[in-house]
Amino acid sequence: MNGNDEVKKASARRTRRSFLVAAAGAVGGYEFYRWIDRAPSDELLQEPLRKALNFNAAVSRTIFDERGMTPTYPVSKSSELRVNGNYGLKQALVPESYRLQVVGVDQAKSFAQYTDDVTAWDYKYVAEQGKYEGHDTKVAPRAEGAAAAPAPNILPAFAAAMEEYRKAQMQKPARGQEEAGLSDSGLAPHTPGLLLTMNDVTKLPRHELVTQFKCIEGWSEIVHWGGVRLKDFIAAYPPAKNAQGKPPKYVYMETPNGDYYCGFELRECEHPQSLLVTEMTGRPLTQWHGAPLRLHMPIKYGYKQIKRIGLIAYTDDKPDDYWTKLGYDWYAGL
Ligand SMILES: Nc1nc2c(c(=O)[nH]1)N[C@H]1C(S)=C(S)[C@@H](COP(=O)(O)O)O[C@H]1N2
Ligand SMILES: [Mo]
Repeated sequence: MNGNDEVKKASARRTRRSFLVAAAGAVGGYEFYRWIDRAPSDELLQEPLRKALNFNAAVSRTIFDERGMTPTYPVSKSSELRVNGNYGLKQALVPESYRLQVVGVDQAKSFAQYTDDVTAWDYKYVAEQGKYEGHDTKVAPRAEGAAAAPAPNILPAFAAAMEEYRKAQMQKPARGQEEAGLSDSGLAPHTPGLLLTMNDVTKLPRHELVTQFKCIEGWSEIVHWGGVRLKDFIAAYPPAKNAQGKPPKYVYMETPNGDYYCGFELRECEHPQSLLVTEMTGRPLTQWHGAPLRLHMPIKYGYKQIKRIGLIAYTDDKPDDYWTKLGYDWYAGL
């Protein structure tokens, strides 16, 4: 990297530091995980299998094509999932400062959580997270002899200038600092929508699911997940119809700082096994695994399963995707 880049990186770091919340001790997170008390852990230990079976039964009663279901397993076959990928997670998020931005909701103004600018929400970070023990998907997917990425043009310079402006204006950490860069689907300032708390999410029916998690690097693990179905979330916060009177085709998600982002078709999100995850292995998610809210979508590879979701946006434009920017398949279907 050249000297200029170094300066930019250093100043980005400084900017971020100036937003750190000093009082780490004030963050108990008790209120935040209070809802988990509703499901005592002994129940979690004794009944997960039955719950998983109930869930499967409920799933097979739906109209969804049976062949579209991924296999499920008994909890006894599940194990601890390794941490893989830390984009957008490098600083610990203050749980109380978490809100889920939801954009494109039908009759958004009729919700108590409506705000005329979701992008103005200020996420707080405690410090850089502890040592990251994971690793990242680095397999170059481009076929041999395939064209290299196009030469850089003036647009990145323009984007950088805009980012500086935005930073100065909004006094917020820079976005898109990870290697794939800024998302093309990020929200413009002054985008209206909902700002949900975790209570708004966890009041939806709780489900458990034991499925195989597959990373494109070639490893897989059977994991015990808990959370709410994305389908139920979409029903509770439904998308507005588009100009043709149809539901929008896509859903876009990103981390609070816009450093990791994923795009999906709405119908994939409505798959009964697509889960907004709050628990893994019967415990609250850890930050490295994406607390307070991450996605599990067993019909897709791990890189679509975004950790620490800060935004869910309904859209008719095919959304940008972190690993697609680096040459991977947008669908990443299994
Ligand atoms: N925010 C965020 N989400 C992410 C990633 C990431 O780097 N940052 N990596 C992805 C990849 S490549 C994988 S395999 C899974 C790993 O999830 P895990 O760390 O819970 O095992 O998270 C996915 N979601
Ligand atoms: Mo991955």
